[in-house]
Amino acid sequence: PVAVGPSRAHRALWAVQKSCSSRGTMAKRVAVVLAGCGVFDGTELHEASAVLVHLSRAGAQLYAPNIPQMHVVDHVKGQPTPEQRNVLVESARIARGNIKDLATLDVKGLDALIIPGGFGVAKNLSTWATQGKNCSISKEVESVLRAFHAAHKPIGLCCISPVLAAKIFPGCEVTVGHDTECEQWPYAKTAEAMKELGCKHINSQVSEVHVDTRNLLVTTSAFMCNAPIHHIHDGVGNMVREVLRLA
Ligand SMILES: *[C@@H]1O[C@H](CO)[C@@H](O)[C@H](O)[C@H]1NC(C)=O
Ligand SMILES: CC(=O)N[C@H]1CO[C@H](CO)[C@@H](O)[C@@H]1O
Repeated sequence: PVAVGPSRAHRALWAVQKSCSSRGTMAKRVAVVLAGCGVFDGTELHEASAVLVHLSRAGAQLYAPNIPQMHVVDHVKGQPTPEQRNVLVESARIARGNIKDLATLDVKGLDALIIPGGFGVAKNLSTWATQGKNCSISKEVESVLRAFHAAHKPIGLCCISPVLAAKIFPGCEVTVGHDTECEQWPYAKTAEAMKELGCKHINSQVSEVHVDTRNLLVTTSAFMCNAPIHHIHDGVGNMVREVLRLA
């Protein structure tokens, strides 16, 4: 007798069930907070994508605040337009629609937090873009950061996002790349401003991460470095791996 295998339709169904059940037992659940969609007014797309690709085997849940954007920037001209857009609605583009209001985030069901960079972090999650070290952090974002920190759950930050930690956790160790401006490091003044806030800045290359083991902070420079996208992708990948290792 010939062994009769499962029909094609069954095999397809099993494949779906298998992927659903492996989803149900995800290794880690990581909250990723977005700040819009586009480097000059929201989240930097390539950093967000690198985070999501490297989290794909673990499990990500996306969040964004339901607030108006400070700017809508025409990325061809590099100029703000009179348009009004909402941070949650714009972030949903990156999330393929699967995103929640940041106000609903509950640290209890989550293992770690990651916030990619982009000017949205400095414009909508904080006022760093206009006030630098004197900035304020949005109440919602600050309480989320404090909740993960208090629960000893790791926080991954890249590009400009480490300024949030520098402001909230004085004395923490972070990197945004290098503290001396040059063609490769056009935003090096950020490191100086963070030092003035009392944190320790560790110079590092774009592929490297710094782990603050006391505060469970994992930071990497990403597009603070004037580098090609594959270097950003690799640095962000290292950040995600360290976050998952600590979670
Ligand atoms: C921060 O505030 C101080 C004191 O008010 C002021 O001297 C400084 O220029 C401000 N810095 C920025 C970047 O706004
Ligand atoms: C329109 C606008 O400015 N929206 C907000 C962007 O985020 C910053 C920081 O939280 C808020 O102060 C703004 O009101």
